[in-house]
Amino acid sequence: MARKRRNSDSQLLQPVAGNGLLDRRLLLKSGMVFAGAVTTGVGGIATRAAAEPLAVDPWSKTIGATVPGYSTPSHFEAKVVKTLGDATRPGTQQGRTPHQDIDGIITPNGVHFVVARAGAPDIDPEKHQLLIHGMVKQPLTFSYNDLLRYPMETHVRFIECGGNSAPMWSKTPIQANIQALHGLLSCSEWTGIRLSTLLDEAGIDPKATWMIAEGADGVTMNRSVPVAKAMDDAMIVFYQNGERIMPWNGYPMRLFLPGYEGNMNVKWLRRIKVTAEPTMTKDETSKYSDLQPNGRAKLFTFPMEVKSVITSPSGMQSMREPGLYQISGIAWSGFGRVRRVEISADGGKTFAEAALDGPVLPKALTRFRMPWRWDGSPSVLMSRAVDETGAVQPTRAALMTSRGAQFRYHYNAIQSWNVAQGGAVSNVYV
Ligand SMILES: Nc1nc2c(c(=O)[nH]1)N[C@H]1C(S)=C(S)[C@@H](COP(=O)(O)O)O[C@H]1N2
Ligand SMILES: [Mo]
Repeated sequence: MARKRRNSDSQLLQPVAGNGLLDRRLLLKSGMVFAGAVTTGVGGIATRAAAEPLAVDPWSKTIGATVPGYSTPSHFEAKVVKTLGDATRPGTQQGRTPHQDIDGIITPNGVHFVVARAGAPDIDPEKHQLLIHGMVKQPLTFSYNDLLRYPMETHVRFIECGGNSAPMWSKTPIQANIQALHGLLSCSEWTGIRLSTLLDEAGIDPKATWMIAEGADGVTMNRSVPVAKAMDDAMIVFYQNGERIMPWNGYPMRLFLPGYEGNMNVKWLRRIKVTAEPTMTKDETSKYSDLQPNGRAKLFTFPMEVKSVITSPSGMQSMREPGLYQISGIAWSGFGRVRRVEISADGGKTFAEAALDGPVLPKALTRFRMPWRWDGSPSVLMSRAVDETGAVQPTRAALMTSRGAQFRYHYNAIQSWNVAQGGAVSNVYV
């Protein structure tokens, strides 16, 4: 019995693809791998204990900090913050999520990315109202407290700006970390009511096919939304990871359109007008529409396409000595669930399937992991996601050919990280 198990264990230690990728099932049996590494003295991670007993540190000799009313992370984590656009410049403010420093699939509220055209309005929920009008039998207004009485649902869903990863359209690879390159993406547990409940109550005209959603911020940002989406899984949300939505993310309420381009998820929602046609507003015409090779604009890219990126190791990080590592990252698709993620450590010559942290949720980030024995030589790491519709994340070359170099939004190609001799990780085009 034992012998048999050892045989299959050592089979698991055989690489499953080029340049040291190991079987993902090892992640469930990692104790065995590390035990092997310690006894053979090669490639282990921990340091052999030198002295006994363990030293008593100063923090163990005194009473610790008092409990605050609202906790914040350790001051040792003070560098884990959003990186901000230039706030002294008028116009759109941005804050990007530090994906290199967080794990799992939920983005903590304090580092959820932000795109705000006129800052965060200071809305008093007692005074805020939502109006539904246009092609409906009976226009309705709802107070905040009215809305909180409707039946609610909770879903874990990502939101990604159509301009996320835009630096990757650059002809030469920009050297920056994943936060700068792919930080306009976050994932939360959102709680709210179905938009269809309110539209049904107002009596939506069967001939209506569009609506326009408008925010209460200084630019009253607005976007056209197909009624089909509004009646499907669209929500008006009030809670983000269990607490009231952050002011920058739409307090006290926002429209949430799972899987759809970030911009359509109108924050500080104040008005929905049901219409017969799209309104062609500034933010859906001057922005978020891509110029095609034939010179015509591609209007309305709604669901965000299948995508993934390795967060560890990632750009500007540094690997230390050769040995065992866990490659980890996030995958998502606006069309549904991630079906699988494949990893390459040899620049795309060979791929092997990564383990997915479960449960895999639709239109949510999915965390993937892969064991890798790095031999210290230059390596190119890639992740390639496939979603439940069978759509495969394209290579950069394929994306550039199919979309053309004039695209400015909706970049979803495979991200390659170069690991140099010595361990420095950088952005590379393959
Ligand atoms: N009212 C309003 N809604 C808005 C915006 C805005 O500036 N005003 N920015 C949009 C853009 S461009 C994006 S990508 C998402 C970002 O949502 P977040 O800031 O909560 O991450 O909100 C969208 N909703
Ligand atoms: Mo956006």
